[in-house]
Amino acid sequence: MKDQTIHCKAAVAWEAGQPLSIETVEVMPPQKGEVRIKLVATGVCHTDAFTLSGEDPEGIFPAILGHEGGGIVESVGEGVTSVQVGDHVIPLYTPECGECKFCKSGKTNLCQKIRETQGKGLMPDGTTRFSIDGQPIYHYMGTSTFSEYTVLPEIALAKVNPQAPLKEVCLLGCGVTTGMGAVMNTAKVEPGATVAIFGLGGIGLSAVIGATMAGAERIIGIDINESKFDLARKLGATECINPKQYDKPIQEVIVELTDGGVDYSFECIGNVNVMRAALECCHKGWGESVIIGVAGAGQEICTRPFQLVTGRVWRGTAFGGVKGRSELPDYVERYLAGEFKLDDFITYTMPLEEINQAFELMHEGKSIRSVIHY
Ligand code: NAD
Ligand code: AHE
Ligand code: ZN
Ligand code: ZN
Repeated sequence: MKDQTIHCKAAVAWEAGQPLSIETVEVMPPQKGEVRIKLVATGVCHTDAFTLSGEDPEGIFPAILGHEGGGIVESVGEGVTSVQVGDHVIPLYTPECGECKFCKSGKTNLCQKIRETQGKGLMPDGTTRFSIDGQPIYHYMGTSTFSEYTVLPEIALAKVNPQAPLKEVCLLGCGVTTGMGAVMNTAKVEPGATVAIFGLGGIGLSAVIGATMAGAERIIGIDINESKFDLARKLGATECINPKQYDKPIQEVIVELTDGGVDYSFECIGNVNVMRAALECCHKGWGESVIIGVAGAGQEICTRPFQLVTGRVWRGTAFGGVKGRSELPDYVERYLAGEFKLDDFITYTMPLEEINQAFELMHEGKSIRSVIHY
């Protein structure tokens, strides 16, 4: 099949705000430095819904969304050496080339080698590998996992232990790694710390796991949907609160509960007002707030500069600061070693044909993750 175009099923986002449409797409063979993979499973992350909503300034249509996948290498293009047919891989929307200024800095996971074309829905050579009757269909986040087959640059694949069930470790392609990494890599939460986690979806609950593993003493989960509280407690949240139950700003509530504020907070929603609350519930002098949530075009964060002058720190993180090729395989090993579980996150599984239901369940607050099985 190496040199042949594959015809397969994919969920196509023809335009913003419309349900996905199951289509037969043509997937070209991998070109130089590229790899074609057969997806085994993909999670549906809130960022897919964000882009589909039309709020994403980089949203481009028609496109094949999806970025939380797990698959098996079907064929490789010229010059590919780091993976071979049959390898189990997790697509990386944050690749790792190892040679760009960002990779070499040692200070960030934000490899920029292919970021420009990726943001335009294109492969690094400026073209697409997907089409329908000759019409190009754009890639998404460089991954496009809502398709039975997809093509990625070699630098955007993490090769993982084939013993790991791809139907579960696909969640390490975004949500779980992001939440855990934000706590352990970005904030570097230390034992005994007090932590507040705003939003108890896939990302926030993974941050709860990260905080538990880091040895945080108090882990305060915050959500307006109390049906998330049981799982949050099971994963290690020491208390859960609903801002709607209070008649004062949630930051004031948390500052009072914690004798001056938390050591670390994490915004896992994408709401700029909550981002402010997350910063302002941090302890004077040292509290750090990490923005994980993604906010729509035109939205801005604000606070009184005095909040920062008096020692609070505002930062952000993408993919939990994790370098995908060199560090993600170890997350898979830690999962296999039983350090954390993934099945709690999988609320629903479904075939690709039912993917619109996954978006509905997310919007209704009824799922942590829906996982598509191919
Ligand atoms: P999700 O929909 O599963 O969870 C969001 C949670 O926030 C829900 O439980 C919801 O009830 C809660 N919530 C909504 N409004 C709230 C409010 N005002 N106060 C308190 N809780 C509120 O979403 P997810 O998949 O966990 O993603 C969360 C955010 O993280 C999204 O913005 C997503 O785009 C972003 N994200 C960022 C990265 C990154 O690398 N930075 C990676 C993955 C996801
Ligand atoms: N395209 C949006 C930003 C979206 C965004 O911030 N994406 C995160 C990953 S979310 C995964 O669920 C990310 O990796 N950001 C870094 C990057 O380079 O995109 C916008 O606002 O333009
Ligand atoms: Zn995601
Ligand atoms: Zn790089």
